[in-house]
Amino acid sequence: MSSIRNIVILTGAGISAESGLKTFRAEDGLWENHPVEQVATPEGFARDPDLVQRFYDERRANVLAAQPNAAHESLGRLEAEFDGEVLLVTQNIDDLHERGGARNTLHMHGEVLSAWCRACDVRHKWEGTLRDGPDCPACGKASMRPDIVWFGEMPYQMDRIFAAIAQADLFVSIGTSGAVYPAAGFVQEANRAGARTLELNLERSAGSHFFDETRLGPASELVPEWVEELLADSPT
Ligand code: BJW
Repeated sequence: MSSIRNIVILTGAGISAESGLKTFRAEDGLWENHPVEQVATPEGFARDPDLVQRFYDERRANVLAAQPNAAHESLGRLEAEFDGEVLLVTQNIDDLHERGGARNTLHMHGEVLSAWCRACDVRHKWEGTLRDGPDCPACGKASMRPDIVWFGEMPYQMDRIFAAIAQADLFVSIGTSGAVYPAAGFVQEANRAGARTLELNLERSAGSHFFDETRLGPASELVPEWVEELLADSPT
């Protein structure tokens, strides 16, 4: 029987690619027509808020139209059936993990279906547009921005994430290029904590050499196979 009790899973844009949501750094990726410094920095937002709001309005509409794929659903199943702790840390701003059944999920780079009022610091569930400058339902001021962590800003829930990695027996990274910190450094934290480390990705990433094992292929195939394997080895 497996001795794995605590699992931390990190996901990136690759897990949602087969749901039709673009990744960032692919040739036809999200930043192909929208340079990162224009749409993913606080300075870009200050310079041209309309451009940034339009970019995220379109992303929000795409997320609402997308459906979870077999990879999201199998992680939901893992959380429900595994006899131990599973923490899902996602860099993704979509809600496909939740719609795939996951409950214990941290969105370290924020959520596109949330709007953050910079005037009163309250967050609101948001499915509509922001480019038209809606009033905040709490304070009435028109100061809402997407609830997204841009470059130079502090990712969410870092204390909880580092604490979970310190307790992990297994760290699994799925569909992320390992290009953005602090998430790119989690595998080294997990190695220091003595966890086994596994990467599932379409191709080798910047940090592949840090993992004990890398499996290459589409997430919709690799993730269900790995979940099946793990649950077969850890009967409840
Ligand atoms: C498939 C697949 C399929 C495709 N199946 N796989 C040096 C050291 C440390 C830090 C820094 C440094 N220099 C600068 C920094 C800071 C900076 C940073 O990392 N810069 C880098 C450019 C180096 N980081 C920050 O500013 C962060 N804040 C910060 O560091 O605060 C200080 C701090 C330090 C330590 C602790 C705590 C705090 C904030 C980063 C915010 C990132 N925000 C973005 C945009 C907003 C969200 C959005 O618009 O959606 O988040 S950037 C963008 O990249 C987005 C993503 O979440 C993130 C990661 O991208 P991801 O998911 O990996 O996507 P891709 O496209 O890169 O890769 C896709 C992968 O999928 C590929 O590998 C494919 O092979 C694979 N794939 N199809 C399986 N079907």
